[in-house]
Amino acid sequence: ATWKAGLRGVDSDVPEITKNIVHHVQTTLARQAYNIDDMGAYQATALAVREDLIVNWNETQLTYTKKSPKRAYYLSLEFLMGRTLDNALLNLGMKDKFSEGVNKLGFNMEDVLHSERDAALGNGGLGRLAACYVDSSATCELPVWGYGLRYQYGMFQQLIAPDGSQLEAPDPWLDNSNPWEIPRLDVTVDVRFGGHAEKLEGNRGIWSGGQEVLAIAYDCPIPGSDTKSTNNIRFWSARPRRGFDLQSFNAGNYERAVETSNSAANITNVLYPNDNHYAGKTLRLQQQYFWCAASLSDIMRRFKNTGKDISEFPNLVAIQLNDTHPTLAIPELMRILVDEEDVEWNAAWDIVTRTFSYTNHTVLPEALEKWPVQIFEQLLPRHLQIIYDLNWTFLQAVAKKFPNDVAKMERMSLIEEANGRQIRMANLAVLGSFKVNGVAELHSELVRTTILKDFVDFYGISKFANVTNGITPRRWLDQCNPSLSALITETLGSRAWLKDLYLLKGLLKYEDDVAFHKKWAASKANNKQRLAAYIKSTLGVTVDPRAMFVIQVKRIHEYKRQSLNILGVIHRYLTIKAMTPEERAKVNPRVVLFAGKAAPGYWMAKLIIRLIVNVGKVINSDPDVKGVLTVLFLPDYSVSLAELLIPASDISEHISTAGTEASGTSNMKFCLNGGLLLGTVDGANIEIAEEVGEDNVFFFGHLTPAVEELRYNHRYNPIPVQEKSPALAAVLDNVMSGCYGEASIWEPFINTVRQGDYYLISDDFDSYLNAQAMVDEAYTKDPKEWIKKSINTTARMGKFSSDRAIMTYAEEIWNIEPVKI
Ligand code: 26V
Repeated sequence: ATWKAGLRGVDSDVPEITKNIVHHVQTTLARQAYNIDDMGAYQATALAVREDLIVNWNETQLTYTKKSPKRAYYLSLEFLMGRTLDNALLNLGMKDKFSEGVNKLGFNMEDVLHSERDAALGNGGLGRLAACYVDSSATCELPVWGYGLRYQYGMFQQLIAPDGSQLEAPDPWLDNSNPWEIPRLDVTVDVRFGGHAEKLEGNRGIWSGGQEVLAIAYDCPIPGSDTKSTNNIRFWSARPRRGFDLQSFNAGNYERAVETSNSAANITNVLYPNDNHYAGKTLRLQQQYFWCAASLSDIMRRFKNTGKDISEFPNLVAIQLNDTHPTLAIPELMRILVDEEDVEWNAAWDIVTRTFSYTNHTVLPEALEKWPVQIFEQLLPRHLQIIYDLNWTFLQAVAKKFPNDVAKMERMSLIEEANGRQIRMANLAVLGSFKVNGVAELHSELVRTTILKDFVDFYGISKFANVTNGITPRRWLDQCNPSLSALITETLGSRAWLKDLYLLKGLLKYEDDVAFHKKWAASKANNKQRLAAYIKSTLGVTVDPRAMFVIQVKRIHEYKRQSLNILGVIHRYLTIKAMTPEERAKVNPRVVLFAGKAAPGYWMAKLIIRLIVNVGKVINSDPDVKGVLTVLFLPDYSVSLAELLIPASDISEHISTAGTEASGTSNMKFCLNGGLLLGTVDGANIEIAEEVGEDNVFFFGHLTPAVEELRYNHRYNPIPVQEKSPALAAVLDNVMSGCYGEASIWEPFINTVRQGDYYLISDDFDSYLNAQAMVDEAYTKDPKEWIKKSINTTARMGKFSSDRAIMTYAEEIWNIEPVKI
């Protein structure tokens, strides 16, 4: 392609590449070329690649500045990037040459790539989605920047104790220097906390005093695939405004002086490890404001450089709120416009509400952010005034539209008056945005009909949209599954499918082709062997790659029902135990794999991990089921581990209680890699089935509309488990018999199933077993049919590219266009 002509490095030949790597070893790393290990080779290679990224980055940013197109900003507290080197090499089209160069130096590219440590600045789905979206916006040549926080400590490292419990260790990921960031020590913003707010006439205000914290920018270049376009994520790091509080210092109070500086630097210390659960920590609110204030100031500075009038702001800037975490950006932009830019209140509100849009990622009530007014008053007194003023006008409009509906007013108010006054961030996000979207069709419908129903009544339906999530096929097929990627490219005749995923449809021509089937199966077998080797080397366990691999990997949460999976595994175990050796020989051998982290404070999720590990120990050491059933919990799930697991699945499980999983994105990754889906009628599973065909997925369980009544019955007319599902009752009794550890350990979990059963395990159990039986039958009866299903699944996944998703945001929400570099 022509763009490559001007690209540094692409024209370089292997000798030039090796020379540059050696140069970095000797000068940047200050080491002897003959004395480096894989880690040194990784660092030097990364430094060489970084140079090419920076050249493209500069050219991209210069073009944006010159052309000043409308830009979009993606505000996300989480970017779950994983490793960068392999991705950068592939997107730059330089992997082959670099591999050769690295080889010439006596290293193996695989080992070099694996020396890189994951950047784990996210919890799960929401953070990885942000990472896929920046990849796609660069690939689609859209002028999009991400804004995030540069946490010193990323997602904790998960260890499994001898008794099967999760332990957490810190993740000091920046200890090895990070070649992918560019410190911008000159790009700084002062962020104020606390102090005192005064109101003037016309809703204007003055905010002064308190403590200032310095935000310092670190830029991370994001290369597009097969284009020069290289976007940016700007991560903010907190520093004390002055190294010391000089007054205290002079007063001889050294301890106190150092304390102030500590508390400022603390702001970006650590990623909060909660996923779908609100905890209400003051430091978290400080993180949110620090990040919103720094980002908005930066965006405003860039806007002002265009010389345009402030009323033009929404014509040049779109800001996407990734969940409610950045909602403070709304009152902050009001504060900047009204207090600092002298814009009249109503004109300012008009600018604000033409700038923001908000993505909701969960309908679970326990995840909705509400900040106590008291904390707000302390940290952000001026923002509290602004929120009160907005609420006043807003509630008047509500009262006008729905006279005498006090209950509705109470529900829609920005302030919750019950149990201590609290600010409802979702209500504020809706109020300040021109578009609100959910992340899959079903989820968007639930948003409209449940949590935001009042707002739909008030604003009308057109403010509420759906953008079904997507994943980047570069990382989630080309990079993680080289054998399948090569087969697809060879079959379709080019790599164009990586930028137009609907082209995968071309594989359907070969759905019955015996030679193609053979290659397809060989790729899957190869990926299963690769995973088996990893399991052998990390856990010392031998698994047979010829067995069916069944995988469930995601955050551990009761609504995601890893519990249903492990109870189903126990049922399978008991069934096999009761068989004769002849019958056992006919059972479809399975390897069942789990991975995922529990929030450190989520006791029940941790108990479920402990149960999985202990059930695994018993099953894996029982000679009766050897070779027929293996159950493993792989510790420390991460983006990199996902890249190893996903291509190796025959079946993956996405079995949330209907109506609880907003979308899910790993379901898309597994299916793109030819693994079949076993799941509930929930989130994006529904749209996957629509695309790949219902006969190519294994659906089970109750549907969303049934859930409410089932829960009601569990509360008010409970039926004993024994009557509902004797199979489940037997499994629960088995757990309580002590064979996996004392009954008292598991009792709290077993009780949640026997009583209350909020997540409807007992309602869905038999249906789940039935779906598992269908899986066994399909897998063993006709291997050709299975491969055909697998090919069909991959071939029909075009819709789930994050390129489609980001183009929908660009066209239907942000109103931005691609910019050629
Ligand atoms: C919420 C909260 C609440 C307060 C404290 C910490 C914290 C951290 C993260 C979150 C986000 C929860 C929402 C979330 O992760 N949703 C997931 O988003 C995925 C991408 O849209 C989607 O595929 C998953 O179904 C959904 O659970």
